[in-house]
Amino acid sequence: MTGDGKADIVAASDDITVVLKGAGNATYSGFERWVTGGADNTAVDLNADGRRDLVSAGGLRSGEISVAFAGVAAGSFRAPRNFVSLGEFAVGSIVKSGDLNADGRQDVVIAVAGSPVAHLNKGGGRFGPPLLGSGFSEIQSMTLADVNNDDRLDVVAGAYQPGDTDNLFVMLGRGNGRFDPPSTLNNGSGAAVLGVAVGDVDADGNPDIVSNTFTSLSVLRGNGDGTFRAPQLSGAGAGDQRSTLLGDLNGDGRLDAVSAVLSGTNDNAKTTLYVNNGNGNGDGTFTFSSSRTADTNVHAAAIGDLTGDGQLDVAIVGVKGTHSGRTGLYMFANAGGVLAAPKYQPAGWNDLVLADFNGDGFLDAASVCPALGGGCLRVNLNRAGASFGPPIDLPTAHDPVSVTAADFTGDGLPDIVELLAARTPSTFALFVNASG
Ligand SMILES: [Ca+2]
Ligand SMILES: [Ca+2]
Ligand SMILES: [Ca+2]
Ligand SMILES: [Ca+2]
Repeated sequence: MTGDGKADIVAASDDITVVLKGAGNATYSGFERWVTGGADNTAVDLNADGRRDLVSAGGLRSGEISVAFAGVAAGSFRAPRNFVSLGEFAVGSIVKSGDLNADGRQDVVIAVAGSPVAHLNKGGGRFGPPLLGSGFSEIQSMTLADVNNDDRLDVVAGAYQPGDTDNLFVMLGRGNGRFDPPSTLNNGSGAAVLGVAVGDVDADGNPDIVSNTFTSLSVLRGNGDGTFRAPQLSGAGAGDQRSTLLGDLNGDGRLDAVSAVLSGTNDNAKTTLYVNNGNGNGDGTFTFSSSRTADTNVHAAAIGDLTGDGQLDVAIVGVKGTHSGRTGLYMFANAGGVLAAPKYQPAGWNDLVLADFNGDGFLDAASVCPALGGGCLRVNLNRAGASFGPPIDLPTAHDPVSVTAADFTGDGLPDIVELLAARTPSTFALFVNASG
């Protein structure tokens, strides 16, 4: 069917035809092409194992079909593989990915109460034992970036330290999965740092730290050696901010900041995304330019070109009210620094990562929810830039609290790592992308 000499599968029901590309070894990977009629979901035996598999086509645009092989895999990911870590993962724990030891393999860093824990990627879809870092306090946010220009990833974490104005931690990476003891910084607010990002906002070649608190957006301009100048507060946004994002939204070549600000409580919660322009005058401060409000609270945010027009867009996940209301994913398309009204899809709500999981050139979303019907890990495929499609549930264990995506196996396809809370021993899981 696909002309490679390997047997493929064609399956059809009343309204759908799916062609599965054969690997020549009795396994099948992803869909090669399809024709759809009108159904949202159908069940056919795609892999001739006697069990009907789920095919969903949530509309009639291309790129919307997902395939779940009953008993074999779900979506286009292999069954998860669990790894034992250290510490006690809970809601608020964070997992991030990056290459810590410059071997070309994506490693993971987990922020638990009191310390970062790294796991080096050993190849073949395996991670090494936990490497425990020195302690820091209760962490609200974390990112991996090289802040001292030595090409080694460092940890920058936002903390909540009651009675202590030092609310940021920088831990310089040693290039082997270990980090130096933390140096503490004051972001100028004296409040809990709920979001943190690293970028060169004053365009002097040195990475700077941008962070937000309940009431402010702060810039710490970097000296390039892991030290920073005095904090500057600027831009708009007062409230319970949960995320800081950096990117050039208006295309003037200067980094802008987006902060997500929560107002109201429970069923009256709303989130406003404030777009703050980088002013480019060399002092690293921001100027408010526009905002857009969504009818939800916010637990995580991400930035990327979601519509395929070359401009950076924004997505958030949140939950309305008491977790029994609508929970999920909001896509805000950006045009020249102005965000459009969000488009909603059901999804997870506790963390969010963007990656092109099905290789169609459009960024998809992965999100998690703890303890909601046993927990969820959900992928929402991007409908060719028009919106996110309906959620695809991957078979997760209970209580996923954080998620990251990277090519952990080195095959060019983004895989997923999720952090599971309230388990002994502490555990994270790798979902290998099988859509190639
Ligand atoms: Ca590595
Ligand atoms: Ca570094
Ligand atoms: Ca700088
Ligand atoms: Ca995609």
